[in-house]
Amino acid sequence: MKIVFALSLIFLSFSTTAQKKLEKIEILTSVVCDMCKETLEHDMNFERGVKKVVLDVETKILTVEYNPEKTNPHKLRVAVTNVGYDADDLPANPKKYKRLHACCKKGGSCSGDD
Ligand SMILES: [Cu+2]
Repeated sequence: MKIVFALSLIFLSFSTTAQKKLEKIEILTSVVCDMCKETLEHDMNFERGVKKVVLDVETKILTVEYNPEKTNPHKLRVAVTNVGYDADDLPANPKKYKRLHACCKKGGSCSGDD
C-alpha cells in the first residue's frame, strides 16, 4: 500500500514538471550598452512564448527562457534582429538598426565622452 502511494507521488511530480518545461538558449548579440539592454530585454519580453530574458552587456549574451511549444530558437533570433541587433549568425534588420540610438550602433560607445 505504501509503495503504491509513493509511486503515485512520483508520477504526480513528474506530470507537474512536464507541464512547465521551459527551454533555455543563449544568443550572441551585438549590443553595446545598458540602453541596448533595456530595449532588447523589454522587446523580447513581449515575444510569444518567452518567459524570461536576461542580457549580459559585457559578454553580449542574451539568455532566453522560453516555452518550446510556442516558439523556437530561430524565431527568437529573428525577434532579436527585428529589434535591431545581430543574433548569432543572423544580421540585424537594417531598418530597425537604423532607428537605434547612435551609441547603440555597432562600434558605438555610450561611455559619455561625446
Ligand atoms: Cu546601447
